Amino acid sequence: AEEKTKGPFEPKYEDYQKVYKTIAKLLEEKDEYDDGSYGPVLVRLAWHCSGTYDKETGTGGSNGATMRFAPEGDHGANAGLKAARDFLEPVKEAYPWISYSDLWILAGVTAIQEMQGPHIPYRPGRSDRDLSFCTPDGRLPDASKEQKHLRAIFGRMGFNDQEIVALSGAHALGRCHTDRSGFDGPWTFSPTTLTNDYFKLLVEEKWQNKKWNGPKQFEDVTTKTLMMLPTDMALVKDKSFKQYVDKYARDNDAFFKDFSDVVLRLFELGVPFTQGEDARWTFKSSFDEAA
Ligand code: DDH
Repeated sequence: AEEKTKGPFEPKYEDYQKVYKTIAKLLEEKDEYDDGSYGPVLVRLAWHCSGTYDKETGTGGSNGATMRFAPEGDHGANAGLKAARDFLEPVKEAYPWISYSDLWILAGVTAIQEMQGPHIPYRPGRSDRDLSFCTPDGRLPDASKEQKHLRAIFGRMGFNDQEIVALSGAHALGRCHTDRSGFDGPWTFSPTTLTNDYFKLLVEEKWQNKKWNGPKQFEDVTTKTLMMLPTDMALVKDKSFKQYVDKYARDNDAFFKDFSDVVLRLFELGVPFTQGEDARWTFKSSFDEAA
């Protein structure tokens, strides 16, 4: 049979699964960072790309990877995310066909799954844009504020109370760094594994104002090693938020289901996909492969 003339390379599911595996392998190898994993900071990178979305103007969102450029990369909220972008640079070099914007979101998906979270279905279709597409500063949440601010910021992206609470469960992962946000410490005892512990701790622990010369934050009375931000505490102060905190604290499966659904939507904000919703892919994690 005659060989088909080679057209431009059109990456398929298998090609993206290869990129996934490369990121997963790098996560395993580079285990000397922070609490032993780049996973949390990769999740934060994907969220900060997506969380700039404004549904009224259609601007912002994960299309564009405009955080590569100084105005957006230097926004206070993005402090420290260079570590995540640099981590992914060798992956971009190995697979030059993938856009930065698709890569950063795929890395968020990979990190969640490799930290034992739920599968997050994914579609490619983001393209990199120039610095004129950088969003103005102030679109991401301010941790010193409370429920009114949360509803304004996440409402602008199109999310309701239940979705705000589900998304906040990502704080089971990672920590605050004084040289990045000014806040200090992890939210849970297992910051490199996704669980519903953030919600359990919010309702089961007693939290007190931390006495220190940093910004206002809370510490657990029992060990004084965990932290909550004012925005985290707002989720138990506000009745409408609290019902979902209680639900996710009781039921990890419900949290995983709702978290997957809402993160999928977060990661797709502002993207002009050509593939339909039925064309989303679910990648195999290391845990699936071991099974
Ligand atoms: Fe967050 N987050 N986040 N966050 N976030 C920080 C760290 C991490 C807020 C503030 C902070 C989400 C929502 C909110 C992650 C994921 C997500 C830090 C510390 C602050 C401050 C940064 C540092 O010092 O390094 C606020 C405020 C909100 C809110 O108002 C709801 C959401 C929705 C997500 C998500 O992924 C869906 C992750 C992961 C981290 C840990 C990063 C790390 O390096 O570790």
